[in-house]
Amino acid sequence: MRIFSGIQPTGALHIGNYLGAIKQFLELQEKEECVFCIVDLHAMTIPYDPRTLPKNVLDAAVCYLASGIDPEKSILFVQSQVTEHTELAWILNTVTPVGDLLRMTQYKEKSRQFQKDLNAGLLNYPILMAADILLYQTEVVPVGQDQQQHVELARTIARAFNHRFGPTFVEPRVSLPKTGAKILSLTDPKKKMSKSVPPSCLYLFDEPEIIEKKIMAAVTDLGREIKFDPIKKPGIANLLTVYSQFSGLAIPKIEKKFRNKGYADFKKSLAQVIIEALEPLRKKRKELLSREVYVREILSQGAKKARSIAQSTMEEVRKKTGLV
Ligand code: AQP
Repeated sequence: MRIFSGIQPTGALHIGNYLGAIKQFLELQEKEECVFCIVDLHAMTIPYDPRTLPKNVLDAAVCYLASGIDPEKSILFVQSQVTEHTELAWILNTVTPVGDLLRMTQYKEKSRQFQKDLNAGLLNYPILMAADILLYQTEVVPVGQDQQQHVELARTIARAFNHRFGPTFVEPRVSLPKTGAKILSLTDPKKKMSKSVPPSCLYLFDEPEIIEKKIMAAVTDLGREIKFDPIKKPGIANLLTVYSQFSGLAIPKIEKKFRNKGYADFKKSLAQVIIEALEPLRKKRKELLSREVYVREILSQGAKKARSIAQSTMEEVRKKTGLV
């Protein structure tokens, strides 16, 4: 089975990116053919500094590798190094109704957030994402909940293209993790943890003192009971999910462990659980940061492999669409 997913180099990865997406990648790379991408072209749809983009791309590669993506098992590459992504995106533009783009939740939210810098790229983002996915004849796209709608649109676009030009693309389906598909903000547990809202984030590579500080300050709910109730207690329910994901303990077991204890005891223990679980990743990242040439070589080899799949898909697309 072919798997594809991407992460934007828009800043440090947070535990939402890890629990929603990367943890799925790690399981899938053991048994499937995985293609993972650093989607730098997507990162250009919101205001960014061209001087820091190359560093962010390299950081994203280091984060992927430190989290356990194995270049022997998976293809890891940078989107802009395989030009077929933008070529296919243009063609898919011509089979995508504008109305479908306007109803995307991410577009509605981001166009409010970046009102002053609103560009067509933000609206067309899901078409480029469809191109990313369809180029590799992807069957499954592991993502967090926020990206589910975009993957469903990629499926609709594949169907529209196949209908108009004849069978060409596999119709991809989404894979969400059973738990952790939407990790919530530490400061406002009604919203998701988001790279573009830094105070909401617990970063994957925060130092232990920072992890402890952020967890102790995380916004929780009224009362003192440690109970999984996402409606009445979204803050505690979110922290219980994180506890469970990093410790491997089922949520009822954690509730039992903290029966008759307060939020402070629970949070102290949670911070320790996260610090310990992420320690090996932090070590690996420090080591990789000093091996830039090695990381760049992985990306270059990954781009070569990705290009060969992408070129064969594009050859067929050009034939089907009359671009010969
Ligand atoms: N809070 C989250 N919980 C679970 N999964 C999440 N993902 C993102 N936030 C959460 C998943 O992480 C993968 C990579 O995300 P991205 O780099 O493409 O960025 P994004 O989806 O736009 O989310 P970010 O990182 O929080 O950035 P902004 O600030 O732009 O919203 C995706 O699979 C995503 O679902």
